Amino acid sequence: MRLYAYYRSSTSYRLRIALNLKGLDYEVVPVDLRSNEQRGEDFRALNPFAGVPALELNGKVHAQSMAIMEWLDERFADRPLLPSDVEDRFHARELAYAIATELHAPLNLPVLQYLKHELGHSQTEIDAWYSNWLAKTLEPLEARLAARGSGDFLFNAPGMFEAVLIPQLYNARRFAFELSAMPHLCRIESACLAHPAFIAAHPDTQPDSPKH
Ligand SMILES: N[C@@H](CCC(=O)N[C@@H](CS)C(=O)NCC(=O)O)C(=O)O
Repeated sequence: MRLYAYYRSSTSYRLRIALNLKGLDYEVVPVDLRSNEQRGEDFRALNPFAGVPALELNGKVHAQSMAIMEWLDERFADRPLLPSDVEDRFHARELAYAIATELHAPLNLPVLQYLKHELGHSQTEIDAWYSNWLAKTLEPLEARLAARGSGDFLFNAPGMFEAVLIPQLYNARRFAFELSAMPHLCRIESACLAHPAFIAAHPDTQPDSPKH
């Protein structure tokens, strides 16, 4: 498998975690978002969505990280990312999709660039935007985790929820968002950051990372 990815892209990071958790072998093919490589003709021919991640298997290129994660779990049954109980599966998806659809989407780079360059918003206004959308989803996530009384992970082992959560918390910390009032999220984050699948997926360890 070949994973087209950018080291700091949160959706690439979530797929690296998912692939590592499932124990699947893959080769990382860096796509340089800083030079807009993803919008070039060559990359668009592979992935018309013109973004990362994209995952190639047997010559077929899959796009959209959540769809890829669901597909990986169906295609490779070992080490499932979702629990076996249907109610538990719902719970994991509810939290993971809240992040993917309501948190990641308004904070995605092209959205922030549009606010800045096309609509002329100041950095202070963009920071307020960023903080607003982080709080709007992280607070209910924390409430769900508190109600459930979860431990180091949502269930016994990390899966889809943690794969989506950790890259978003990485971004939140880069942005210096205050997380201290969210002990459940912080506890899960600490446990994940010590887990080999998450360590190997971290942006700093990727071939295109300046820290590599
Ligand atoms: N819905 C897509 C979003 C992918 C996405 O937002 N990718 C970003 C990096 S995190 C990207 O490639 N941005 C570059 C661009 O849009 O020009 C997914 O989940 O895969």
